[in-house]
Amino acid sequence: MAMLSFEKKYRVRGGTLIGGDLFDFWVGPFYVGFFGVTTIFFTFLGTALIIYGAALGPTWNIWQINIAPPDIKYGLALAPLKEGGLWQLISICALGAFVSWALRQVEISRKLGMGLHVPVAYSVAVFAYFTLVVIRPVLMGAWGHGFPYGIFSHLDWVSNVGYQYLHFHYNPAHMIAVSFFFATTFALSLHGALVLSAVNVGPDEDVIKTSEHENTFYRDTIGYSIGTLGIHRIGLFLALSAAFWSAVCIVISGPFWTRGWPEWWSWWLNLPIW
Ligand code: BCL
Ligand code: BCL
Ligand code: BPH
Repeated sequence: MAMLSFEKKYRVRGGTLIGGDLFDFWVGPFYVGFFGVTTIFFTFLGTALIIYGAALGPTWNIWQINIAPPDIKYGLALAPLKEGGLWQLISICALGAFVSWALRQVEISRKLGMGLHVPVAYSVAVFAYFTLVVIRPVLMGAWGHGFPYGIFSHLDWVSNVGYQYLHFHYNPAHMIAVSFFFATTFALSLHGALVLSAVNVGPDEDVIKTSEHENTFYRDTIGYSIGTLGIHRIGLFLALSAAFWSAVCIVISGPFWTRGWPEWWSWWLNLPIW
């Protein structure tokens, strides 16, 4: 494999955040590291707890298995295992696994002498999850406000919470988040299509085009090309903004605004200029 000489140079010890040489090795293609071990630990424990919860429950139907958070009456206390305690333990394991995963990415980036863009980006996804199951429940005073762990049940939660605020589409931060999600897909479709069109080596075309061609294509089309580095910057910005505004839209629903979201817009009607 062409990568072998490269790997020899970079598959060396060092760059770890904790434990020095402990677990500083590879298993096949995978880097292990201290945080690889903690990822596996939390993943196995969390998954085992989910399977245990499923075994307690009424069904093995994969779509219907559900690990519910505790009842609101338990507030921010620990709940009995079978009444939401499992959900609390699984949430701890999930956060442990996600954070370990990000830190393992940090160690790999350091070994390679690369920037920390990937773990930083992933941290924004973890932050959205943290907002859903920790920040908002704590602000509202009960773990019962977290979302249930089940394929269908978590969709029910999204729908129910949406209707609690009458019409979630009127949530202004939700609007921003949705628009960023659409914009992200828009940017990636333009970028993916453009790159593939430039390297389009077919039976009657064997010359790969350059970024000059790429830039000219969009200048000819819309009068502007953001450039080869720029597209990746804006893509990352759009994607992280989507997740960030998602976290904002849910954390303000309850802790900040308790009525229907359509009503929030009355400030507009109440402007003195009408
Ligand atoms: Mg959800 C859908 C996982 C939070 C709203 N959601 C999905 C499914 C998948 C899932 C079962 C496809 C997601 C996908 O392709 O994403 N959701 C999932 C997870 C979390 C989560 C793991 C989490 O935070 C830990 N979902 C939430 C929060 C809502 C939410 C509460 C706002 C984000 N989700 C919705 C809505 C829908 C989903 C609405 C759907 O329509 C869709 C669905 O079909 O549901 C039935 C993109 C990511 C990838 C393509 C990477 C690969 C991800 C794989 C597919 C995840 C598998 C998860 C596995 C079944 C969970 C168990 C893990 C094991 C125990 C180890
Ligand atoms: Mg809405 C949220 C879009 C209609 C109620 N809604 C969201 C946002 C997103 C969105 C902006 C979810 C993304 C997100 O948070 O990602 N909604 C959206 C769109 C429509 C829509 C486009 C539409 O109509 C076209 N929403 C509605 C209707 C309401 C409604 C009107 C229901 C009736 N909507 C809600 C509610 C919520 C949203 C309630 C939210 O809570 C949610 C939100 O903002 O949440 C923050 C963030 C990503 C994550 C949380 C995933 C984190 C993944 C973790 C870190 C890793 C998992 C690893 C996994 C377990 C590994 C698996 C194993 C491997 C595969 C091996
Ligand atoms: O390695 C990765 O990708 C290959 C990282 C990752 C990322 C990254 C990574 O580097 C980045 C930059 C992002 N995600 C970015 C984003 C978006 C913008 C910030 C955002 C929209 C998003 N990710 C969303 C999502 C979603 C959604 C929308 O639902 C999912 C499902 C994912 N991302 C999933 C993933 C993984 C594929 C991967 C990743 N994003 C992280 C893998 C990881 O953390 O592995 C360690 C953990 C395990 C192997 C399993 C842990 C199991 C738990 C202990 C138990 C399960 C608990 C869970 C709460 C149950 C949920 C049940 C559901 C049915 C609801």
